[in-house]
This record gives sequence, structure tokens and C-alpha cells, in this order.
Amino acid sequence: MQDQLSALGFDVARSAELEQLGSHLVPARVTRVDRGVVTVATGDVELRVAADDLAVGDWVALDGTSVQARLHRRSALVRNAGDATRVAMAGEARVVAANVDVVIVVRALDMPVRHGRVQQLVALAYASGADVAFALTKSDGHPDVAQAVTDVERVAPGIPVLAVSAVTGDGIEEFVTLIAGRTFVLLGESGAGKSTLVNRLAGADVLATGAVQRSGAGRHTTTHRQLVVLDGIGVAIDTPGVRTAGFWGTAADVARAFADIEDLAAACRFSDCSHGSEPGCAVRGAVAPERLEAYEHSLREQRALEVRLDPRLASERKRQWRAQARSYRRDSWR
Ligand SMILES: Nc1nc2c(ncn2[C@@H]2O[C@H](COP(=O)(O)OP(=O)(O)OP(=O)(O)O)[C@@H](O)[C@H]2O)c(=O)[nH]1
Ligand SMILES: [Mg+2]
Ligand SMILES: [Zn+2]
Repeated sequence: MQDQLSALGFDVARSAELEQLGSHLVPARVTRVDRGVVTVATGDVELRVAADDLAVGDWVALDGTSVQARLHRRSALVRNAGDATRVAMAGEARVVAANVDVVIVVRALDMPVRHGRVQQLVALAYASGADVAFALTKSDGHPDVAQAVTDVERVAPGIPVLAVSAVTGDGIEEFVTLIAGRTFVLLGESGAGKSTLVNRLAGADVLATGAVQRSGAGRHTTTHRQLVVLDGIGVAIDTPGVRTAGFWGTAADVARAFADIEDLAAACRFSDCSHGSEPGCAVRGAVAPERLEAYEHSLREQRALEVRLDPRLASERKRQWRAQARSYRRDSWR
């Protein structure tokens, strides 16, 4: 049983944490979440237990069939599930996966890569506190895989980029090396091949996969998040397809996700350079335009989120805007 628990990602620190809560408790990891009910794996059985506020990947302490406590979340991939166009509903955190070591942003090589959108997922991935990597899937059908990898590396400096094929097995070994026994979550568009990749790694069809529909959007084969133990490889969390996701995190998270831009910006002539048309800008030209755009998008989302979550900040911003508007008016009178 100990082996099966460690295959789920259980370790010494978790064991100590559990011991503190009570020696009669049993550890289990959440593999699936439904409304009010979660599926947990203890290593030898899977149970369905009543629980709220848990995410796939969470560790819990079980007392019989009831959840006594949630163990410390080492990391969480959180998206803003709110509606950005409606202020009252604009800030809503949704935990996609917990205790993730690596977030894999998945892109299929049989579709044009929309770098901007991908970068938004990268920003979100960084904010989780986990490592980030790219998987470019369906490499079997691409005429120049090396070039495709280089293109993504240019837009996402510092992030490992792997090309994989679930058909030929190319890149699978490198993928396994990258995972190295850890928990990873797959994030990307519907039809990108996330579930197929998990199946290839599992060596069996453990997840449903579906043909890509070129016409008509809205087809999702995977409809819920699912944790799968891949013996000797690690732990996978498969998710339903997303094109992009609202940013949830701090200004420091954005800075970390776009550290290259922030570093370059220090050399801009003007300290408040917008990296637009100012002279002496060190960023424009040195950074891929899609990346700069994604950085600015994430900054805007982060600021808006901060304001919405903090009423005091919101009224302060409003005061600033009013003062600014007044000074503009004064300027135009001159
Ligand atoms: N040629 C090729 N086709 C692939 C590969 N991986 C996946 N596919 C195909 O792509 C289609 C979509 O794969 P899925 O794994 O269902 O995609 P998904 O990302 O899980 O999609 P959602 O669950 O909707 O988010 C299927 O028809 C797969 O057979 C690959 O490496 N090469
Ligand atoms: Mg799927
Ligand atoms: Zn600049």
C-alpha cells in the first residue's frame, strides 16, 4: 500500500502532516470532483465521499469515509472563472488543480499557434507556483518540428518546449524525463491531444478521446478534470479544453512569468515607458510582439482583479482617475 501511496505522490512531509492530525487518519488524494462529491484514492481503494471546496490533486485526511481535513496545498493552479465584462461577477477563483509540480501548456502542431493566448495560459501557469513546460503535440504530421519548437521558444524564453507524438511515440521519452515522478496538469485547447497523451503514457485507453471537429466550436471530449496515476512516470491531471483562461494571481506572479520583459524594461529611457513608441525603449524589438502583448494583457487583468478584490484600492483608483480627468480638462482649457 505504501508503494501505491507514493505512486499517488505521497511523501514523508505529507506523512508527518497527517500524523499531526491524528494517527487513526488515512491519507487519500482527490482524483475527481463532482458537485458535493469527490472521488479519492487511498492507494488501494477509490471512494466517493461527500465534500466541498476540494480540487483534483488535493490530499485529504480520511476518518473512515468522511473527510476530516484537507492537507496543505503546496501549489494550486487557479483561474479567474468570473465574467470580466460584469463587474459584480468579475472575480471568482476556480482551482483547476492542486499540488501540481509541473503545468504543461499543450498546443497541437496541426493548428496555427496563437501565441498570445498561449502566453496567457503561461502566465496563469506561472502563478500556480509550479514549473511550466510546453508540449507541442501531433508532431507526426508536422513538416518542420524543429522550427515549430524554435518558434515557441522565441515567444516563451526559459520554458522547456517538447514536441511529442502519441502516434509515433516521438518525444515521449523526453516527456517522461521531464516529469520525473511528479504531478503534472495538462492545459490547452480542446482537441489538442491532452487525453491521448495521457493514454499513450499509461499504455492503455484510460481516458476518452475524440476526433477534432474542424467546423463548429464547443466540442469537448473531456468534460471533467481527472487525476490518473501513471506507474513509473508520475501523476497526470487531465482537464477539459480551454482556449484561454482569466488570470488569477499577484503582480509578482506576472513579473515572474515575464521576468525577461521586466529585466529589459529597467534599461528603457523612461521609467514609465509603455514600450509603445517612446524613444530609447529597450523592450520593443527585443521581445516577440505576441509576448509583449500577452504581458500587457496579464498586467491589465491582474490590476483589474486587484481592484475588484480590494474595495479600498477600488475607491483609491477612482479618485486617481477623477483627478487625472480633472487635470486633462484643465490642460485642454489652456
Ligand atoms: N496525428 C495525431 N493525432 C493525435 C495525436 N494526439 C491526439 N491526436 C488526435 O487528436 C484528437 C483529439 O485528441 P484528444 O486527446 O481527445 O484531445 P483533448 O486535448 O483531450 O481534447 P478535449 O478533451 O476536448 O480537451 C483525437 O482524434 C486524437 O486521435 C498525435 O500525437 N498525433
Ligand atoms: Mg481530453
Ligand atoms: Zn520601453
